[in-house]
Amino acid sequence: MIKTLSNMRIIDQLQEQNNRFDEAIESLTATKKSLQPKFLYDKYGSILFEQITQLEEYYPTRTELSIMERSLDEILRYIGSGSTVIEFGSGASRKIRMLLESGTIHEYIPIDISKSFLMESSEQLSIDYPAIQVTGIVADYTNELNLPKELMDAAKKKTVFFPGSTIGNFEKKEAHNFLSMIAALLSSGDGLLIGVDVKKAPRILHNAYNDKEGITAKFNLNLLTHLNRELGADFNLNQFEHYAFYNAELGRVEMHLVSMEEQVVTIGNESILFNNHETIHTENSYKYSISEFQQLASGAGFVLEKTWTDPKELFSLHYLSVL
Ligand code: AVJ
Repeated sequence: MIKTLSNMRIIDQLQEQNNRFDEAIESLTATKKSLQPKFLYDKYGSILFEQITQLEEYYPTRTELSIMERSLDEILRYIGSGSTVIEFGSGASRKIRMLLESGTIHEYIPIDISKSFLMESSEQLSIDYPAIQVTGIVADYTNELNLPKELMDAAKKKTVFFPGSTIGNFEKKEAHNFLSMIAALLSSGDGLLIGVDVKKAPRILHNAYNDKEGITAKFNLNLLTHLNRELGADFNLNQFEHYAFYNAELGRVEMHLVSMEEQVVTIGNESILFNNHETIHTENSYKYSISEFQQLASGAGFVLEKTWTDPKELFSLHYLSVL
């Protein structure tokens, strides 16, 4: 624990993971080069993502917020009063404010990989909502997650909040495993409120990841800046280009960084050769039809209570419970 206010504390579980960049080097030296999307989220990356959520082309955030606004009372009834909400990948915690505003939630546990970002938003929330206990956890929830036992007291109703279609970052099998992990973490009667992006016309998806202002390109390229800083790598940002497209066959948007010439990048003792136009695959963003997602969730042990969507069915929000 590194910081305590009267109703706020931060538990840092990342400190113990000094090897967290080993997987970056491993995936960069594989035949097909890739980097896990979590490396997109250093402080600047988290700020850039917030800017993405405000873009005209990026419909998911504003659509999810509109779905939440419209069904807020019903959502709050599912969450229940005096309960705990645990949010995975909380980022700027904008959506949670809508829920905390109701005054019915007793404790809020945001989990995020970006420490400075988590500390700032936890502090602000604990000031704005003095009656709510805020326990921020700095952790990489894509690896194993050890939530402190006392937080998981089965006597208090818990809801995991996983908005923004972050589930889309996982491969299908991983998504199943992740949802199963959440179901196992919870107790009978607890719930999962999850936002999922829906399959739609490729043009809309394409534009959402290729905005005119180039913010998504900056967000993608910042990953290399992050690795230059954390690993002492020497990526030249002028020699890589953002490339994103919808892969209809696999139902996912893929984001890549394309090497614009043949070049060698060094990271510590490793020299990595890039052929001209070779890519680093930096993110998948899987899209699910509403029924596809409902099947995935029930396969992972959840019972579907309710699905909400917007009039154009651009985005979906699901409340699932644990038997
Ligand atoms: C935060 C993973 C849901 O996949 O749409 C936005 C990240 N990447 N633009 C998404 C992202 C490029 C976003 N998620």
